[in-house]
Amino acid sequence: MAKKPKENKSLPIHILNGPNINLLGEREPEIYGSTTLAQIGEMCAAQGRAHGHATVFRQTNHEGVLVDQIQEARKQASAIVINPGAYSHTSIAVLDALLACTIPVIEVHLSNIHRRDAFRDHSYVSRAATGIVMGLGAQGYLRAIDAVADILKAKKA
Ligand code: CA2
Repeated sequence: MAKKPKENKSLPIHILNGPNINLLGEREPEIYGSTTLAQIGEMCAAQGRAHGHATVFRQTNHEGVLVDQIQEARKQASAIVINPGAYSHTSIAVLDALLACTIPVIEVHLSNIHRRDAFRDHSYVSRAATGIVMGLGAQGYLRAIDAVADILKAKKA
């Protein structure tokens, strides 16, 4: 019988996704894989549960909405896992919102941004990240949740 994960009364992990990530599975599978965003959301929920953490999974195509979601997570989440999409490379507003957070922040990219166009080589968001996972496709979200679980466990101890 599967082991029941320990119940955890801490705040949920917020998993935030930026623009165009809703298109996953529809185009460019050679870069981003064929897993849809809905499937990634389910995988994250299962991974969170296995560690005893609830998850909130969101996606927006709008910079200001992403800033609002980060500000909400700042108060209501135990940690943030974020794939800011193209805003990684452009948005000081997203960076500033993350810098205002005192909880762990893990930046995720499906692709390895350093093996792609030169304009993707720099991420403003990385400056606010506790850690970064990239190039592992959808699995990267799960590794980010593993990292968050470890960090939160170490904080509690
Ligand atoms: O590798 C990543 O996860 C990215 O954050 C994805 C962003 C891109 O702008 C970043 O440089 C790296 C783009 C997500 C767009 O996803 C699509 C998926 C299928 C079809 C079209 C876009």
